[in-house]
Amino acid sequence: MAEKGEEMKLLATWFSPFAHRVIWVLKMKGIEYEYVEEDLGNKSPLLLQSNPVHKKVPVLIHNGKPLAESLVIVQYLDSISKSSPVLPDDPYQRAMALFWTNFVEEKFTDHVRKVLFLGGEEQAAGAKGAEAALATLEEQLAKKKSKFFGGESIGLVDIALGYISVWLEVIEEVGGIKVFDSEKFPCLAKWMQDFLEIPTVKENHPNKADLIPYLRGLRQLGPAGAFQQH
Ligand SMILES: N[C@@H](CCC(=O)N[C@@H](CS)C(=O)NCC(=O)O)C(=O)O
Repeated sequence: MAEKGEEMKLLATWFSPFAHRVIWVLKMKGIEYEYVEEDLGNKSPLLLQSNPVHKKVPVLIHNGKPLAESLVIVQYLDSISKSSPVLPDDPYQRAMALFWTNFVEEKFTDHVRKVLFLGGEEQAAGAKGAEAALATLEEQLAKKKSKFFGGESIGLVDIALGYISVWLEVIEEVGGIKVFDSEKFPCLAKWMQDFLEIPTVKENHPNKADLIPYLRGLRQLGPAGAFQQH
């Protein structure tokens, strides 16, 4: 995959942590694809047609069929390519991986958006929520006693949470508020280091030096402007 004659096109934008989830999996699985950079201030007709519900990147178009939502795309890729699996075969382990992936999105990522784009009490509540979610994830990882949430290699939960290995510091710097304390979260701190060591990840992550000014600009747009784009 993608076999000769197959068309795999990824609509993405350079900084998107959600697009990076898909890129890591495409690369890990050795799936060839065409990368199309989207300008979120002037979305292409192809993006609008392919993801009419959310109008967001990433979108993957496989042989003309569009798929949206990073974690849906990752699961689709896992079902069409058996190499470097991200979900276990065992039904219970698989269900648990989906449970924790949902937890990352609902209890962590949603709060992180508030830390990045809001101020005052709303931002403080976001930081508190994000920190509480990290505490739960720390506990899970400590119990697992494995290098990654997926075991000795990365799985869906690692892919969902992986963006924090670069983004946490950036979020704290741009938001001007602390969320992560490596003394409180030693397993996650080690996990972030190990995650960043994975060659596919290392080579496909935005630069902190590029992200910080870009996100500062978005933050200045205020919650409405920033949330519209992200
Ligand atoms: N839940 C979505 C989030 C995607 C998302 O928020 N993408 C942002 C870029 S990081 C976007 O396309 N924003 C455009 C907009 O909101 O108009 C996923 O996991 O794919």
